[in-house]
Amino acid sequence: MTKPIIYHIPVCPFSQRIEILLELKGLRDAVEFRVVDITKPRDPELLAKTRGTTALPVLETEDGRILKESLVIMRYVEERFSGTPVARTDPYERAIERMMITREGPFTMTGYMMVMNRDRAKSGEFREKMLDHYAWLSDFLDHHNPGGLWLFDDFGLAELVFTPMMMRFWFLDYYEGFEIPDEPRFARVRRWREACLAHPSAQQVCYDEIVKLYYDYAIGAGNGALPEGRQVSSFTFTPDWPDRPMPPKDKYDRIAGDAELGLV
Ligand SMILES: N[C@@H](CCC(=O)N[C@@H](CS)C(=O)NCC(=O)O)C(=O)O
Repeated sequence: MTKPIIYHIPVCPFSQRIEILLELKGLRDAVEFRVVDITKPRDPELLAKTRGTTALPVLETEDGRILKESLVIMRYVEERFSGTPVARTDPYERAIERMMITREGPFTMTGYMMVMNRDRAKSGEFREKMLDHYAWLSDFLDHHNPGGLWLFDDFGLAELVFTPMMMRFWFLDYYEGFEIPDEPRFARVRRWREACLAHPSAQQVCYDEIVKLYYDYAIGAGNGALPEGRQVSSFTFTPDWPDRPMPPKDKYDRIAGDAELGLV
């Protein structure tokens, strides 16, 4: 093996973080990406390497050692390879960056719980929680870089951690009609989000792809699991997402069948 291998799911936000990092460092070819189909049983050889865990991305070093967790893999890539540094180099600024990144777990969890929720009565509660996260981010950005756009002077580590998640949250726009309100307390995060989504290093996925692939999440079935009455997961590679129609939005009322979703 001449370079590290990253086992990944192309639409996975955690894998996209590493793709963006490599892009920003100008090192896209420093690792080999190997695609895993989560709708199929996991290859026993890969399962043995990961000692039974199935979450991706996973990095295998040239000598067969295994690293898991996107934030850990990102740090390994940043520390091991030269190329443009993406994390801040000043210790105080790096600490600020990490403070912002501590919010990524709860932010991710809220967005995924919101899209998977099928109880209409709970949707307002999730909306409020999501807005709390955006208000926190808005305040944090404005406090540390008043009047600016990014957390510091450019799209950096904090941006690359949050951007793939904000892209997945297109599923909230589509299935939940969720938008960040045009109010002063969200002004900064709205500008920041827009700039993050448009950044050239982060164009590995697009809106329609997320909305189509994550249909099953919207009706409560995550990680390639098959929803009731269905034979094919919305995460399938065939038919490929561009050949499928946009899914119905009525997630609280019913589960669409394979044919309606263009899966057969
Ligand atoms: N905390 C992990 C989360 C990884 C994760 O949840 N990956 C999902 C895909 S987006 C996955 O591999 N799901 C399939 C599975 O867990 O079997 C990270 O940051 O790497």
